[in-house]
Amino acid sequence: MFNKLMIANRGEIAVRIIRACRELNIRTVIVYSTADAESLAVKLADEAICIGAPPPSESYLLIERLLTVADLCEVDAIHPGYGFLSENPYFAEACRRHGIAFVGPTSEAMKALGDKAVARDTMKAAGVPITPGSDGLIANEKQALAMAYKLEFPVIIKAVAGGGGRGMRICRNDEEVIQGFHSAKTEAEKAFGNGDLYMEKFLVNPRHIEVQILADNYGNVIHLGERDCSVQRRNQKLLEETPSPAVSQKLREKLGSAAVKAAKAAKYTSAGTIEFLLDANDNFYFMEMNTRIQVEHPVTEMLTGIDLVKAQIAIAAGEKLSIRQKDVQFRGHAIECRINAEDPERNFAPCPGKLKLFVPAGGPNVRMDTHAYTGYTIPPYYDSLIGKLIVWGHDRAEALAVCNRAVSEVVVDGVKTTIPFQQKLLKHKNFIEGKYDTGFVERILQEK
Ligand code: MV4
Repeated sequence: MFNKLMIANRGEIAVRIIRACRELNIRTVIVYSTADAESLAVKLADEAICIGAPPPSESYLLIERLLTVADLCEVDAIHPGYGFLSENPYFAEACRRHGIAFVGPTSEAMKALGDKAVARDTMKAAGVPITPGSDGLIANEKQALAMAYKLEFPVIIKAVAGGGGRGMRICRNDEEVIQGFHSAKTEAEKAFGNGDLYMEKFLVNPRHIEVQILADNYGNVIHLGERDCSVQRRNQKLLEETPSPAVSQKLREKLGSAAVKAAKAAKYTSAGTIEFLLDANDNFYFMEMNTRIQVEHPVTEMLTGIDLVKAQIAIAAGEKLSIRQKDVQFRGHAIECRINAEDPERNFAPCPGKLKLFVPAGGPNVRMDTHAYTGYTIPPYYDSLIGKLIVWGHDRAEALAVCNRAVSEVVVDGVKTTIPFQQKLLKHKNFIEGKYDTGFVERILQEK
């Protein structure tokens, strides 16, 4: 096992990684920007090194600077968390050059999965279902129109370098194909330095179901069930749960097998997530694979009792998976609410600022992952996550009751939060019945 690990991240995930390291008896080094000097991760880590100014491009994204710190502090491993450099193959490669273990997959696997067209081809060849779409790239307007007619409207144009909903255009007619082709290309070139595009049939209001996997360096791959992430607004997830109310045991096994097949096809190692879209007829389609620990990982931990961050670190240290598929047990139901410093009444506008009072929820079957404390100031430079409230129940009804109880206990004084929205959601008839899809949030926001 490692002696010392550097966390190339901030916020609640930095705290989460420090906790895993403490339990594994690994010393920790946190790097931080001047905006994060008062952060909880800086207080909790064994060592803390300031690496620059608040903008990520001047601190958390500086590969050479991070590796200089890693070398000076003599760390054996770097955990990238989520966001920032977590899915950057050049960072993983630079770690390898410095003889430091990157807690994540190889740069080769990351590169192959980061190109969405290559990932689609890989999955298609492996027999993982993909949405009907172009084989390879769409080179010009004419090809875009021909493909749209072949697939039939609506279609969606996606950037091969995109992901997470960025660089996409939904097209319902010829004009939108022509416009979408050019605007998506320009946007992708600007955002990713790669304007390559492909096209898929657009599925209307599917559910967003993702499957957690763990893969070691010896060919062992297991899945840890699904998470339903359909409660989202503009690609920002607001609540996640497992099991999905839409997934039967039989479908779970099919999704799980497809996810394991996908990971093996990509020669994937570490913790990873395969995103699927699920339609109303139980058809599911591979969308993309996330090669990082995800924000919503705790719901899977609550259901399986498996610590995903510790598992990720153990895999990076070259350990074999200590659990087989048949040993994975799914117990009860878990729900996560993302508590963001945002104003739901003002289009979820970010509301950074000082927390005059912060009281997290507690009590039975409640976990709160947060870097916040009374007196802490949420800086304006990063995401607006204050914390994640994760609850467990023997069944969904009990989990909902715990969730309602716990979310009402949280006190955040000083900034607006998404809590009033979560409370409304948890009381909504369709949500209570498990009847929701990726269009649900926009629909309920229109209600009275
Ligand atoms: C789609 C889709 C429907 N049809 N692809 C969004 C995130 C990325 N991982 C994949 N995404 C989608 N891809 C096809 N062929 C619906 C989504 C999608 C979505 C798209 C735009 C705005 C919000 C969305 C929420 C969930 C899923």
